[in-house]
Amino acid sequence: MSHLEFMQKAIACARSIEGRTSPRPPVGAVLVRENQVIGRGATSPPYGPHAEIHALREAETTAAVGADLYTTLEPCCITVHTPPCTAAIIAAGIKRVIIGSLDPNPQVSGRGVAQLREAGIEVITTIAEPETAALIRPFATYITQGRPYVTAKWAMTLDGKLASHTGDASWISGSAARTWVHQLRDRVDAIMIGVGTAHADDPRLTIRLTEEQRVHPRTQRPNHLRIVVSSRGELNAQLQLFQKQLAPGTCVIVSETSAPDQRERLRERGIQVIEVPADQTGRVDLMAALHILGQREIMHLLLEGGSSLLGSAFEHKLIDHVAAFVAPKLIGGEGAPSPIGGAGLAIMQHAHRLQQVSFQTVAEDLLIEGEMSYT
Ligand code: AOF
Ligand code: ZN
Repeated sequence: MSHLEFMQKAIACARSIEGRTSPRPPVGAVLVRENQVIGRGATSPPYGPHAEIHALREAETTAAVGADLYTTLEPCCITVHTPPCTAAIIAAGIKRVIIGSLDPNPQVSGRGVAQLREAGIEVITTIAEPETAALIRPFATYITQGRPYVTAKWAMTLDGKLASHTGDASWISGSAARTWVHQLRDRVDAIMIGVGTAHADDPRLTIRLTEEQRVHPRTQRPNHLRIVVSSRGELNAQLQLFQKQLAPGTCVIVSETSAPDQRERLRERGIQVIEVPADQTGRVDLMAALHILGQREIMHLLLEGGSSLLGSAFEHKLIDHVAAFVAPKLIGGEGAPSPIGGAGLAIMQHAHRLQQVSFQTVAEDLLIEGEMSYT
């Protein structure tokens, strides 16, 4: 088997743990001897051993001597919660380390590779880069900017509407696309919506997947946080998100200038209320909100609308990744909302073009994904 094929196995290990390792990156590793996999590992949920350590432990101690280690991320050379992987790799007598991506953590980046090479280990970088880099995008944003990576997701009709002019949106995309969204929810740390969507759709923002639809094991799922942004804190207490079962995992982000009695009313229901400075328009300063979420170790945030919150995030250049479903349906109507609200850009030349775009069909719908680029 080739380097690429063994790295694919390491990538599969990493994918099995996506969304379960925050604030650490999901990493996968396989240990190979004489073309056979003798150990596999994935990063433990906080704060157990790293992927490489699990792969080494799975193999017999003597079997690791002279073996090759494939890892989706450069092995760490620092102690934060666990001892450095480089030391364990050197001690195990590994001959070659094949790496997917370098660690975006400035404390590690390049140093892990250097330590291994100094110890006489052959190091090969960067194998299967686009895929291994995609796995650590949320971590890269979190570790370098101190805020979560933001994925904006929406489903729209072919004529670019999120709902009809009466506000009806059930359903735009088909059931396979909705399952895909639940699988996406299962990979993030928090889901955020705006006050308008909370009232219009009254969503639960839970993950509803059958065992067959589940990509990741149910176990080790830290509870994801559900967030409503409401600058004035004016929310209907009857919303599903605020009922007994969901309230403890729900949080409302309000502006510091909101009325104290509104915040109190929410807190009385057991809902976390986060007060964030207001921007010039009196609305929640989204960048400040993201930094507060970063401090709470939210590494990947899913923005599920509506158009006013997405418009704000777009204006502040805070959307990192887009996952948009286009349904081959037409609804029309000047008053029907489209995904990104706000003032918008004046000329087409200034439009932000997605990078690394992928197009795929999910049953009857088209899914377009890509990275935002603001240059
Ligand atoms: C690896 N393998 O599986 C992961 C790595 O001590 P921690 O767990 O908080 O992690 C310290 C750093 O190690 C973390 O910030 C990141 O740079 C790297 N993560 N490294 O060798 C792994 N998850
Ligand atoms: Zn490590």
